[in-house]
Amino acid sequence: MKLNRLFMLAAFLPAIHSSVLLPSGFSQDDTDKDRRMRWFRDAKFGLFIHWGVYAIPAGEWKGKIYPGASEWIMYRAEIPTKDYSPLARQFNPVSFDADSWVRLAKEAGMKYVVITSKHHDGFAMYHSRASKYNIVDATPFKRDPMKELAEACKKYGLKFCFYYSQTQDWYEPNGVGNYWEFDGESPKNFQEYFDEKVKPQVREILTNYGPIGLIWFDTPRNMTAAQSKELADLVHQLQPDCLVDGRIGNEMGDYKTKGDNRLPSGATEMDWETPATMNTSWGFKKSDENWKSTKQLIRALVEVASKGGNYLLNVGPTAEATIPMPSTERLKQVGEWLRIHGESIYGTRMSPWTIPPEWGMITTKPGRVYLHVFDWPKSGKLELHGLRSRVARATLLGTRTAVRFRQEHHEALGLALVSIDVPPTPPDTNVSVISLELEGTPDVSNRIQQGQSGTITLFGIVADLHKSPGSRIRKDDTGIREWVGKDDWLSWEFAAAKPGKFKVSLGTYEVSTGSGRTRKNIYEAGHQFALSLGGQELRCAVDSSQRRVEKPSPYFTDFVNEVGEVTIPAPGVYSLQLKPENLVSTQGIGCVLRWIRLQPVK
Ligand code: FHN
Repeated sequence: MKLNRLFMLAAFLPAIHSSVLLPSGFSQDDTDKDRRMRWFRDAKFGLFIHWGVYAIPAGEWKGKIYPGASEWIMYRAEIPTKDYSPLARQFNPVSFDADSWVRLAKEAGMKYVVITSKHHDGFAMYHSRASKYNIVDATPFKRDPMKELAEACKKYGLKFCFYYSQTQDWYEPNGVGNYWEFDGESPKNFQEYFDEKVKPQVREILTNYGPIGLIWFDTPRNMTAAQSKELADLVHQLQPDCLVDGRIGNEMGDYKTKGDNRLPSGATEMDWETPATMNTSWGFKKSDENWKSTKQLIRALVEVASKGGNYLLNVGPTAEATIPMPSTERLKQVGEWLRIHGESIYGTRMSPWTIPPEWGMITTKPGRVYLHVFDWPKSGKLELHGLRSRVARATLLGTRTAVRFRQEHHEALGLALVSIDVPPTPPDTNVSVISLELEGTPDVSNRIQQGQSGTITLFGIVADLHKSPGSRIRKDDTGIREWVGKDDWLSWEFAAAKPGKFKVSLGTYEVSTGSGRTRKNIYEAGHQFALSLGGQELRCAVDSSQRRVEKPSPYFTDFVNEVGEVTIPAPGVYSLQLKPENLVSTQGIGCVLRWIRLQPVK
């Protein structure tokens, strides 16, 4: 079979340059926003704390263990307020030690702490004057732990921040969510609850605890644009430098908040944060032993930083105010890694390469790129594609030893290659880091290249989208969504230096839709595509019965369909097209594509 080689001369290839500069079009407002955002952009790593009276049942009610997160027990077990609220009378964490919690966050290398001032159960974990249903007035404990935490954060130099659930409040008839006791899911008078509880409480937490780094609203649900704006204005009026997270709703936040435990496929945008669990629940849950390893957590932190975000990692203390031992151990180990490698995380910006290399992740600072190697090459050589800047020095970050490297340019393929000689074993068992000192700012080509192993991965987020009029197909930060229209198609252009025969697979995933009781994960399959590469055409199916599962991260599952083989006969630049022949969509989800992979057949 003969392939069409599209171009052979680099001089004619359009190369996409990226840089790590802040968004263009600076205005006075941008400058002020940059000033307010600076600590957040540099911090990269924060501690999330879900602590409330739900730590007493800890996932169990009347002998039954409820699925999901423990802070949702009131909802899941449909507990009436008259039975749930007495939990407050048992809440007496006399050994609570704010200093030790914040010291732990500091030791973990975290730069800010976000704690639940009021979660969906409506119980305020601080001394509220707006509602007696709070830790000082309703528990035997009678202390305000938030005052103590604010002090401890000040002592250790961490930003103190609050979580506040602004719509869901299962204690209040006018709050959202308590369908089992009050009239259905829609509250009778949300505005009244908003005026009489939310605004006064937000005012309290922003007035009585010193400077607050950010306020973390959650589940915006029915918030109107006017309500989101009013709340954001209130925050900024009380504390102009306090940041507002993305879940205030209606795009009124200072930054974007990703879905829980969600990581984008590539470096997509500035200023975002992902909240993440170490096990499954956010609040303390006795039965939840699903702990991620320290290595997984370090890698997730690196991945988030390399894609331009912040990693807000959660702990769920017990009702006695103990942070579970598996969390403490992991946090200390992450801190040990950061003590050696922190320079490659703090103050860095997203990788100038949109798509990470197949061996790991990249972060950058002016004049530097940091190569975070997850899969250490057995060959003793690490290949970095696309860097056109001259490298002055390459160093292993841990030992500070210099390593040899070579830079090559293959004009015909538009390839810039740095080959680095690395020791046979990785210097760090979690993630080893190589620092490249550059002459000038990184000049990078984002042309899709074959990886070091010969694999070519075509991510949905960098596909060229050929959209028919009125179609719903779109890209989000993980891939292609809502592909239901048979006239929509995708294409990618890539360079291949190592020709041969390749096994082709498609990676798809499920998406969650709805909210509250209607929330569910949906996966639609049975789609058929025609994949063409040069003169070759492959009929391929995304089919549930044929698929296997891959776990690209502790948080995600990709469904993989092997669809056949193609040949790349010679080095060159090629175009691959994917056109639907039949798309199945009974629930409006259609095909959700993360990637197409071409793996060399040995
Ligand atoms: O429903 C909450 C959940 O309990 C937890 O607080 C998380 C943290 O991001 N936010 C909501 C679900 O997204």
